[in-house]
Amino acid sequence: MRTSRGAWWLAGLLAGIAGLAVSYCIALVITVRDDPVSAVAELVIRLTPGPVVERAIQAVGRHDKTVLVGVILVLLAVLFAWTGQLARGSWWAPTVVYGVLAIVGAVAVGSQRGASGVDAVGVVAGFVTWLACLALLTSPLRRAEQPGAPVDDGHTRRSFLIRAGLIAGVGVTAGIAGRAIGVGRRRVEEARRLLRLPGVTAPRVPRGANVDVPDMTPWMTPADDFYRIDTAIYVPAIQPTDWQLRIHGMVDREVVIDFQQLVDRHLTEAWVTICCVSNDVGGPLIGNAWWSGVRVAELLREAGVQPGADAVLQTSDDGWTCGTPLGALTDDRNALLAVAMNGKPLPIDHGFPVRTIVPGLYGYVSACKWVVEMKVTRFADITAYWTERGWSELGPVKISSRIDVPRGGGEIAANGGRVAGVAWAQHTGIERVEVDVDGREDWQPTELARVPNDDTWVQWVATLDLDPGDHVLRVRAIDKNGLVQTGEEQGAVPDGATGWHTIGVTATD
Ligand SMILES: Nc1nc2c(c(=O)[nH]1)N[C@H]1C(S)=C(S)[C@@H](COP(=O)(O)O)O[C@H]1N2
Ligand SMILES: [Mo]
Repeated sequence: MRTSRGAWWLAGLLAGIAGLAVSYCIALVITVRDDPVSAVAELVIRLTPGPVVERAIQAVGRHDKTVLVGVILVLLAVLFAWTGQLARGSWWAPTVVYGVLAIVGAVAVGSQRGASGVDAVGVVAGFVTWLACLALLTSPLRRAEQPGAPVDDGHTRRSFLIRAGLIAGVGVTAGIAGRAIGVGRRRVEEARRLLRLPGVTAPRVPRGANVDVPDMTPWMTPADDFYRIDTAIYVPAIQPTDWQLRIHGMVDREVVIDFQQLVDRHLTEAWVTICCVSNDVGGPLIGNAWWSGVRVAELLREAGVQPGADAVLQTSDDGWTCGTPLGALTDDRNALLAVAMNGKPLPIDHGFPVRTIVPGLYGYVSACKWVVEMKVTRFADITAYWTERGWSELGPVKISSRIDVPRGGGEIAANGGRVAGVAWAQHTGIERVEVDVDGREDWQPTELARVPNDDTWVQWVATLDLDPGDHVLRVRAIDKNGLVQTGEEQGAVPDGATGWHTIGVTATD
């Protein structure tokens, strides 16, 4: 039996459009940059000589980009239909076409300002969608073309049409959803970029905070490199003008404050290191930033906390909750409703426009991003997102330390090689850091870099004389109360990992 040419074309066209829609949706939802097709249009404009672009603008007006996107889409439609024809003969031919298109898309997406690996996810998803949809649509056609297939055309047609309808539906839904969510996000990103916060100053890394060792982690973590942990599938996009915080519960007076009122107050600025309870010993889920915000204690004082309360249940715009010990929000530490990170409005991913930062507590009990509600309450009366899932109610950060240079498995100079890393005991402070070679329990002192307060991590460095060959290095920290970091190994659940970061290195002459 023969299938009609039109069906193969249609299969190619639909698969192509579905892949584009999926890549568009993902790009708009999880990033703030352009979708792949717009990125290609941008790239074409950038690579085209200026006079040509000017002439084009004269010809088509300021809609040059729209026109270009339209042209690209028409070209793509032709290509897609052709992949349907190609699929009739072989599998590899349409795959090659998709591969080339995906590479062009990835290059365009990756060449945007500030692009990172995340931006390629849409392209990869689009590529996978192309292959999957083409396979799905062409398999009934292929079956019908097999020698000896029944002559009855009805089944093939039905099966093809159902699949085509399904794929078209998914494509349209992805496109509409991507647009609805993505456009809001982009407006918020624009508002964020235009936002001026007069009370916010640029970070000035204190002298001597960084040890002078090549490849060492910077003491101040740039926002782009800051670890990110949240349960949001797509992050809340909140216009500052729409943001409000409500403080209620066991208080004398409910407080409702909007963004302008918040930033009109006195802003406190501080270096604070935050980390995640799920960080393994030696892990990367920790970062240090210059935060600007309003002290939570001040707002709670105005609300008037009633006796008997011991917790604040914080709620994020996305519904996530955490229970924070009241004491950590009302004592003299810099628990902040932060509006800026490293001198700039918070990145959307890190809680724009307002998040909480509490020195000394793990993020899951304190660092509520996109915070909109604080309910003064009692631990006995509440549960929160992570405590419902088996994590401990209180989350004080455990003292820990990490070796950053050399990396595990790396090399170190045999004589006078330097080992360096970070150590932290937020809000208590690090007194000493010691390293041990080959498990000898002969803990040697290290030199500490300077820190402006006890709420940040501190860098340490030591010079070792090792015999050439393989060695095992371990590190441990001692806090200002004399507490020695335990070597007892425990996993992250339920209240933070313990143990000594241990790495293997090779000493070379
Ligand atoms: N709204 C919201 N806030 C949240 C979370 C979350 O899932 N949702 N995760 C918390 C956890 S577990 C950590 S460790 C920190 C991480 O903050 P960051 O992503 O800015 O590094 O945010 C906290 N705030
Ligand atoms: Mo976390």
